[in-house]
Amino acid sequence: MADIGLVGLGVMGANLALNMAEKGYSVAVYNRTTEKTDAFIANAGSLAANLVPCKTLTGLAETVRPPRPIVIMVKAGEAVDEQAEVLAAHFSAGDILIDAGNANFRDTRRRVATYAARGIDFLGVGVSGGEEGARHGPSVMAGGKKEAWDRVADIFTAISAKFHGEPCAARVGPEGAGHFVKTIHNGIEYADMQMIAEVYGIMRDGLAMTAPEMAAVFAEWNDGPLKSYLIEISAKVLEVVDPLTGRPLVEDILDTAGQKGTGRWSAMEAQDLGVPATVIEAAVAARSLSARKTERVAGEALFGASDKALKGALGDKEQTLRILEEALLAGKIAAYAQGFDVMARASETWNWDLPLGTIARIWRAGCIIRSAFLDDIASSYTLMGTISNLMMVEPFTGMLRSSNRSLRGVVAAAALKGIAVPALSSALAYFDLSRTARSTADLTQAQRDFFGAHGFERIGAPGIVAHGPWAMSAG
Ligand code: NBP
Repeated sequence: MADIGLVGLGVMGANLALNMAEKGYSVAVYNRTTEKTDAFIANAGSLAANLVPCKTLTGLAETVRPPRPIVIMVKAGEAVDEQAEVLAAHFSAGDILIDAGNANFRDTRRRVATYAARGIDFLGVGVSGGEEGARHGPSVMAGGKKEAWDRVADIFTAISAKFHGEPCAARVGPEGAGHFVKTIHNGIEYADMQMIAEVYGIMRDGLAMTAPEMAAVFAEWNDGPLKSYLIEISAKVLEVVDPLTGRPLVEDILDTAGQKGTGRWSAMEAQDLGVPATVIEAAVAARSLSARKTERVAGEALFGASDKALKGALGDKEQTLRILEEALLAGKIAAYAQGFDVMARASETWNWDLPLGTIARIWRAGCIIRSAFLDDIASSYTLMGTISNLMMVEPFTGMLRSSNRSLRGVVAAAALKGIAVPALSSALAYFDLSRTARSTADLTQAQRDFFGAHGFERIGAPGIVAHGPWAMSAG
């Protein structure tokens, strides 16, 4: 009998199954379209010995040794409910349903409660790292009952990425916590990717650099504080020449970015929790605007294209590239501060007790946002236990002291040249607002009281002033 079952042999499921098989587990696999299962087994090579193909979900449930752990890795949404429901009919006490897709954590909370009422454990497990991660070591963020996680922790730990030997797999909290953390991971990923794209835009349009030149810059940055998977692949992407045209492939890729929901969910959850996650919001909005290609083309015809050449606005090319690197670092600090803030507030709100230091540690390898920077965040959590805002603790405060001027310079130069840098601009505004002792909300509060009698607090005086004497000015 198999040690574990897996439903869904798409990109992620197939690679997770191979990863498990390689680590010595016997895996029963099922896919809705049976031909995919056959092709999967046929291409599995020697690992096929550890794989048991099943033609039906019932067959899968019968093939896994009780207590059965069965991983569902299909398109998020109704498909998960459908597969879970069929499997649950064959389950008995101790069996565990594990949704490893990108579920909305609210769906996971519902499923955990629904199945708990039927005596079935349900784990919501975020898996990051794409195809390569699933095959050779993803970052694994689990949510659900501790006893249920303990029964499958060995398998997920074995298949997870390792950072200097430390597994990047952990239970981060109860019920939907794992999927929530994965969602915020993806929100931060959106922010990271957008800021990299903005800096690429400045190099391409402001400095007229070629793709190979930009690839070399990203490759160089990958040896510094920005060292990360996303910077590394940016360099690699820009190096690729299209065999069809002989030109850099990136030049022939349509400039409209897709999105599947996790970035938007991050922004929505942040709003719901009252946490400013403006860099993530800007990144989500930038993808939405990118999709409006026709409107953008019409807009350029209407208003004219701006002259984007920087013409030394940030110094010579070498200086400009150094400033861009620092600006990206400053933006990154703001984005991560926001992401961790959202998780901290969620943890408080839902009593999850999210281990933020552990989350930083399991993001250091395997996942898409893995970076040297996350090791710094992990170290800060180890040192300090709790952190109210990453920007306000070392080494990030020191980094921001020196890099915020570069972020300001880049945002200002880009604005004057008509180069859109929404995520970097949001990061700068977040930084500036976060260190403004006297904000402009005094006027906002006065306006609210003027038209809505919402009251206000007077500086240095306790209590709420029920209503200001606004009628005096009207008279
Ligand atoms: P794929 O698109 O490669 O595969 C989708 C799988 O879902 C296939 O096995 C498909 O079966 C199955 N499926 C669908 Br679609 N509708 C179904 C239904 N109604 N009933 C049963 N099975 C159904 O997706 P993927 O990239 O492997 O993603 C799987 C999950 O992992 C998603 O939640 C995704 O968001 C998440 N994820 C993806 C990545 C990534 O980088 N791709 C990373 C992390 C998480 P079929 O073969 O019969 O159509």
